[in-house]
Amino acid sequence: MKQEDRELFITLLDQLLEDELETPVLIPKAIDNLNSDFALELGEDAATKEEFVQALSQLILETPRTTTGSFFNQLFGGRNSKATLGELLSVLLNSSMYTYKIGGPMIAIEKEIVKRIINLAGYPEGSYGTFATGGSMTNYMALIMARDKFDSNVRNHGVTQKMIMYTSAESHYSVKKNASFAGLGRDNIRFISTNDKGEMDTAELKNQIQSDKAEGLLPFFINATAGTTVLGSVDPLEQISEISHQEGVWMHIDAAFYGSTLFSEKYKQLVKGIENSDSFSMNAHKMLSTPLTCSLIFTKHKTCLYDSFGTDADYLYQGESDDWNPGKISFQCGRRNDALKFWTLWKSIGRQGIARMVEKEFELAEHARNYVNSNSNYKVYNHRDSLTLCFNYKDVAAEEICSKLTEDGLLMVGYGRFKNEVFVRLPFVNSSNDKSEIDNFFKLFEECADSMG
Ligand code: ABU
Repeated sequence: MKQEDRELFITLLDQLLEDELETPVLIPKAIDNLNSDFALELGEDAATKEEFVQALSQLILETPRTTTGSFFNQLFGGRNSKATLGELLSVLLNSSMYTYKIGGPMIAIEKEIVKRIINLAGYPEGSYGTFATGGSMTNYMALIMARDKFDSNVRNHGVTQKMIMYTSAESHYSVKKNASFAGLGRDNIRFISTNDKGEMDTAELKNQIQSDKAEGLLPFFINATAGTTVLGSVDPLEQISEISHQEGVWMHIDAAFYGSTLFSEKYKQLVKGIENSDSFSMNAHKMLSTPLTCSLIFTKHKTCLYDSFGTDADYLYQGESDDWNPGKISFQCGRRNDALKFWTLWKSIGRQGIARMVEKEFELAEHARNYVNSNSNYKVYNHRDSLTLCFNYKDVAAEEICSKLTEDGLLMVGYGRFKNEVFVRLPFVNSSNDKSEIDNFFKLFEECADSMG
């Protein structure tokens, strides 16, 4: 990397960090003005050095800020310093994680992380996993493995039978996309109702599987959720695993959100039953503030990873066994090194340090819950122990207050919906937040809401 670009990087980094402190929330730019406000156009001629630096600096400083203490809009946030260091180094190394020849010790780092999390989850020896591009993709990989295990002809002949999958009405929207991508068809998803906490109704699940079987249909996959995106609910994992064993159906747990509770002795009970699943996914970019994306899929059926994703390519796989060429268990060909940033985080603070991050987020959530529960102007929609707080304040419409907070450059927070109620969704996924930032959230929120009359 050229000296001038190294220097420019440090300059931009310092500008950004300083500006983030002064202005944690940017007032959004009008889309219609983007071309006039920024030097976006690409042309035949090179920009001058000054034009290049000016354009880049402006872009960096005007991009919405997701790492400050005022960002509560998504299920990711914060900028863990050690994880960011790992990410920057993987960009410099520019490895592709398909072969040992190219990835070298980075492949061993990935295997170490997979082995340790398998152990935390209580999966047996011989279970396996890999990194993929995000929760949608890791859920997709689970579906493909379940599909191919149920009917190994699908890989060559396509889907020829009515294969049925089950998920809760509150599950992630990737389930629908994945059913169509996998050739299974969205109409062959059964959306099982949830109770008033957003948890799957297991009696309905069992009845539905049995009535589908009675009609000659072929149940093959249950997607349970540990941490729904809106309410942060957890399906009854142990009951669902019993049903999956009784009915001979693959059980996947979408633990993209709450998978990180595995690091905490105190909170891992939230995902109790994960050890009985066939596969689960988790995202370190959610609760652990590693840079996007950092998502893993694990399965007890190592051979299924190879059966579904292994294809020979002799221009690529040259030497070393399949175990050291993780391209053989990957959807992708070129694959970023998402392992190093998780490794730098884990190595620097240990499992116990990660547990403290997880526990801090639950403390912040409890602090916020105590506040709204003690104030009669708030109506709360979700339950205790959730890492989201879903609420409405007085009679202020959630959509309107969320937009106004951002337009006024105060806070970034979004809204969600459950059983036709719309409310503000405040997630706690940034362990570098402190309680004063949560207090400040409610102060700014109430001032803004009250000003709306
Ligand atoms: N699966 C991404 C979740 C994003 C969000 O709900 O904030």
